[in-house]
Order: sequence, then structure tokens, then C-alpha cells
Amino acid sequence: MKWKIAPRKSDNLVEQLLINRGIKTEKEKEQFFHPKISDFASDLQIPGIKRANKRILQAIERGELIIVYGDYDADGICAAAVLYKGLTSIGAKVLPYIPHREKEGYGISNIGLQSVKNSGAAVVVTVDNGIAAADQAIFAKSLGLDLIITDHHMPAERKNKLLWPDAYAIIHSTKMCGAAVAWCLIRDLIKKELSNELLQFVAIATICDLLPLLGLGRAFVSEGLKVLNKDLLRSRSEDSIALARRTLPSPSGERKTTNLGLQILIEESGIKGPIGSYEIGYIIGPRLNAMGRLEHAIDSLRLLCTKDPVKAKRLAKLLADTNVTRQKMTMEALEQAKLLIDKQKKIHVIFSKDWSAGIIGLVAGRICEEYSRPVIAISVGEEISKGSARSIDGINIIELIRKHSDILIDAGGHPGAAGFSLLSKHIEVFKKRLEEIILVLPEEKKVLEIDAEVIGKQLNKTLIHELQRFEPFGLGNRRPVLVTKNVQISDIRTVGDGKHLKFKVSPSVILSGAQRSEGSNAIDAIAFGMGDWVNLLKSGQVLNLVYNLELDTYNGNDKVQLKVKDIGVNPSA
Ligand SMILES: [Mn+2]
Repeated sequence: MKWKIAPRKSDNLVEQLLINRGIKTEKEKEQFFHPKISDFASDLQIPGIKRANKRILQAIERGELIIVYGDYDADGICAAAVLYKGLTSIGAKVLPYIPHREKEGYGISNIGLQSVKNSGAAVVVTVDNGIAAADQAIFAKSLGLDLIITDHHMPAERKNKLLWPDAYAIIHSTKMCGAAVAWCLIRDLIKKELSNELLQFVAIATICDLLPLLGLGRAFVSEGLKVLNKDLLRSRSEDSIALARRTLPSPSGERKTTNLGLQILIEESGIKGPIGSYEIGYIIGPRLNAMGRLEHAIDSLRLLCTKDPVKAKRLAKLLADTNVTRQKMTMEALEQAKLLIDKQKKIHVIFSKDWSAGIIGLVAGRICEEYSRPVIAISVGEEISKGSARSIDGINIIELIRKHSDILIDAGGHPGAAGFSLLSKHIEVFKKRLEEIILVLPEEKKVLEIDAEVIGKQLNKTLIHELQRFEPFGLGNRRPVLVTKNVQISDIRTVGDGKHLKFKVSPSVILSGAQRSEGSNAIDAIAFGMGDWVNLLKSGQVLNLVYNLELDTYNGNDKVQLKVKDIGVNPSA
């Protein structure tokens, strides 16, 4: 892999990392290290909120039923939880509606609208969807439903113009996730305490929906994580009776915290320490998403909304079990997928009847990562098939897919990830066309972007603490990637059945000044998935390492550790 070190602009590492993240002015630095939602007040005042809120209050007055129409992913579920909880707190009659991924697909559908109309609804508020549903908006109108759309996706295009649905009100912003848009709608109608509490759902959604964790996104996550962690600490100091009791209204009639389900989900998943972007992205998010992938996402929403500890336990277990099944299915599909791959091809278009539509995105993602090629995985159906695509830098996959709209039913997404559906009989020709078109596209080599070079003796806890100020990490603000040149390694071995590589790094050994340091101040290094390297390296060898610097707290440890991303064996640079 090619390495690219960001141009050195400052001798101070913190300053350099800020520059790499586009943070320059004092005001931007302040907003980065002390993110506050109130710094972005104008972004929160999305046009349409006033009109929508008026209609919501009218519905409450008239006792009309409001439907919160969500989505089956973590953002859609969190957005529905925000609005459901917010609306119930002000006395609205409200029911959630989450479409079934395979039966209904993404977004509001005519079937869904008909069904909520039949249940007696007068107002439908979409969350995390609806902005591309111009036809469905017309249908809603014909049913006499007042449709309020809240969304952060892009509207559909027709004849090179954005096609805005004809709805009662539209609250649309691309600056935040769907749950955040929902929060903006409701925050002025509800008590401050509750609006603050709901920020934990906004934080989860922002991370799971892969919004950049800079600016407003960072502020939402940072404030939301505070709420999430505060509630957790409180609950952990209580016994189970108190936990059960807190679900009952307190004597003053004031609502207690409503995140019982989250707490139990977190307990169930075995997270011990505080919740950060890692725990949300890799432990909580996948569990919330699993239901929508394999069963029905309404159970994830039920967990976030329930006040019954017994029910919460049952649902948390269901989410965890479904996630295990999802993992197994993904692994199986991955093994099958790898057998279908011809490494000579520049794009991998793979398909099977055995893959559920809920996991093809994960399969495409993993293969794309492993082979560094664009990947399209298709779940083959009787008549209609669903595809999911993941791409690499330099190849705009949605553009590539849309070139074949003549044989597609629909397609949507971004340059890096997209989804589509097509008639099963068209798969072969679709595959052939993509394999041909990709041959004429210019190639970009994969580059490992490095934040800065650090010398060996800087690798200590002080540096780790400085880097921790950059948390929460995520899109736009990834964990700093550092390079240290000419380090001597020793104690090379593999762990995890030969999958991962472990070794020790002597920080003070510089190639020229052969000052050998022994075991005691050697730093542990782990390279996940690089077990094969064990045969290429030998003790005493001098290398260049690209890595994340981390504190290893595993098994009560508290040690500096390098999480190695790449190894350079020819340290001439
Ligand atoms: Mn979303």
C-alpha cells in the first residue's frame, strides 16, 4: 500500500491533527474541543417546523391519531423513538410504523399509507425517509392524510430538477441524521429535560448513519454521549428493585429517564466501560440493525420505548440473538461469495439465491475491504432481485449503476455505497455490462493516509491523553494514524489461531544510534489480520510502522499499544 503523510504544518502534534481535520481558527478549535449544539442554532431552525408543529398541536387538541413513519435501520429506529417519546410526552395519540425491509422496502409505500389510514390516522410524520417519495405523497393526499415529511436524504431528480414531494409540511436538512431532524421538530414542543434526554438517540443515530463527526455532528454525539453515560452510571449504582421502580411514575408525576431499553441492551451486550463511538458503532448499532435485516425492526423500536423491565430484557435478548444469527449468515454468505470471485476481475458482481437482502450490504462491504475492489452483491429473488454495492475511492458506484437504469427497477445511494433492484432475468447482462465498463475507467491506487510522523520516544501515555481529546472518533475525524520510522521489533508471534500478529517495539532504538533497549520499556504492537507476516519478519529487524496509538485496557491492562495498520520492511525513507 502507498503511504501518504499529511504535509507537516506544525511541530505540535495536536495542532497538526487539527490542521489535518480542517480546523484552523480559534473558534473552530473551541467548537472542536468543547462541542455544543447551541453553537449551531441556525442549523436547527429548519424551515417547515412551525407549520408542522401547529398541525401536531391541532391533532392533540382534536384527539387525532398521529403515525410516526420510520425506517428499519438504526437512524430510522432512533428517529422514531425520538418522535414517539416526544409526542407522547405532550399528550399526543401516537403509533409508530416501521416498514418491513423485504416485504415493503425502504420509505413510505402506498401499502403502508393505506394501512395507517385504516388504523384511523389523520397525520403521518415520516422520519429518516419520505423526501424521495413524491408519488406516495400524492397518494397520502388522496387518502386525506396530512403528511409531514422529516428527512435528511436527497429528493429524487426528474429532468435535472429536484422533485420535492407535495406534502403538508417538509422539514429537510442534509446537515444531520434523520433522528436529529426529528429532534429539531420536537424539541420546542417538549420539556427541556426530555429534549436533552432524547439526545442519546440522536448520538446513536449520528454514529450509525456514518455522519461526519465534525461540527454539528460532533456536537450531537458529544452531548448525547454525556446523557447516555450519565444515565448508565446512575443505573449501575442502583439495585434491580430500584431499576424496576424507576419505570413507575415518581410521586411528583414527573417522568423518569426513558432509556431503560438501552441500559438493558448495554448490560446484555457486556459493555463494561463508558459508551463511546466504538461501542455504538460496533456493539449497539449492529444489534439495533439486526432486527430490520432479518425480522422486523419494530422490535428494536419497542426496546427503546418500553418501560417494562421484563419486556426490555426479553427484547434485548432477542436483538442479541438475532445479531448472532445475522453474524453467522454473513459469515456463511462471505464464504460462498469468496468462491464466486475471480480475482482477475476489476469489479466483483456476485449473486446467490441463498443470501438474504438484509445482509448483502455487509457482504459487499467486507469483500470490498478485503479485495480493495468495487463489489456488488445480489440477493436473487423469484422475479425481482435486490443488490447492494460498496466501492473504493475513485470509483463512483452509484453513477456506474445508474448508467444501466434501462434494466434497473430503482437505484439509490452514494459514490461509496448504493442499493438497487432489478428483474432477476437481467442479472447476467447487468454483470457483464459492469465488468466491461469498469475496464475503461482510470485506476486510482489505494493510499494509506497518515496524519503525522512521531518519533519512538514520544510513544507514551501523555501522547495517548492528548489524542483522547480528539474523541469521539468517526467519519471526518478518524482515530489519528501515525507513522514511526526505524523501530526495532522483537518477540514476534501470532495470536488468535494465527490470524493476528503480535510483537514488541523498542521505542528508543533508532537505526543510526544503536542504543538497544531491553524488554522493560518495549511497547506492545498488534496487527489484526496480519498473521501471515510472522514468516516475513525476524527479531531485531528494523521497520517502519503505521498505526493507531491506543491504551490497551484488555484484562485490566493499562498499557500503551500500537494497533498496526501497515508495515514497511524497507526503512530507507
Ligand atoms: Mn438516515
